[in-house]
Amino acid sequence: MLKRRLSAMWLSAAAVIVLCAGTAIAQTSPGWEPGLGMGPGMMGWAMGNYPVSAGWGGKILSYPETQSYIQYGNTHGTVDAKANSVTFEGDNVVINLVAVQPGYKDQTFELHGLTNPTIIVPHGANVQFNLLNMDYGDNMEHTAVITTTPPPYPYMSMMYLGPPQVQPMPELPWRSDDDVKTAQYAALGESFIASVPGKYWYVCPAPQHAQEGMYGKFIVR
Ligand SMILES: [Cu+2]
Repeated sequence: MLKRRLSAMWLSAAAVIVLCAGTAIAQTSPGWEPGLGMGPGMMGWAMGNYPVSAGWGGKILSYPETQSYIQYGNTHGTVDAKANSVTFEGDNVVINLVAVQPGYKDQTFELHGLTNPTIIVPHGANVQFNLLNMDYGDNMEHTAVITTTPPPYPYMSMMYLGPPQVQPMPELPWRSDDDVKTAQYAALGESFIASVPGKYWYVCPAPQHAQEGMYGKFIVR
């Protein structure tokens, strides 16, 4: 019951933040420009590889498709396991991030098998930022917002993060089935230009997730 109520609170809070965000990005973050995939899509979200469909606004992947998605993510960018970072080069960067890959700790993001890696992109790159939710269970919807607000994050992190640097994606629902092989999975992407060098964080704004560690550094250099 508590979880359901929190979910409802989060949805209404998200609506408020989205309304404010349009103004905030335009007025205070002129450096983060929309990428080519940006624009008034069917739901007004920035869409890239994963076109908008009905409902929550993303794409449904089968388990084999999730493995292709992960394989792509694991073969682009340069890993430094010791630094827990993935560095991308070039003008066009594709990041295939996963929310809670099976076998990994709760409330984490994965890329290249790393947990909550620091993601480094070049200044000026067109970034295609994709997210796949492989988690399962009530309150296990996830998304990612990019913020300048550093951790630690409180329980209701979205009230604390300030204006997002990129228009936030909607929450991705958890997978359809406990059995990973037969489940369907939500994926979503957006693109933006990384036009202001600096240190940011990608953060899951669902209640309690960031507080429990669901975030990583995002560096533009
Ligand atoms: Cu989350």
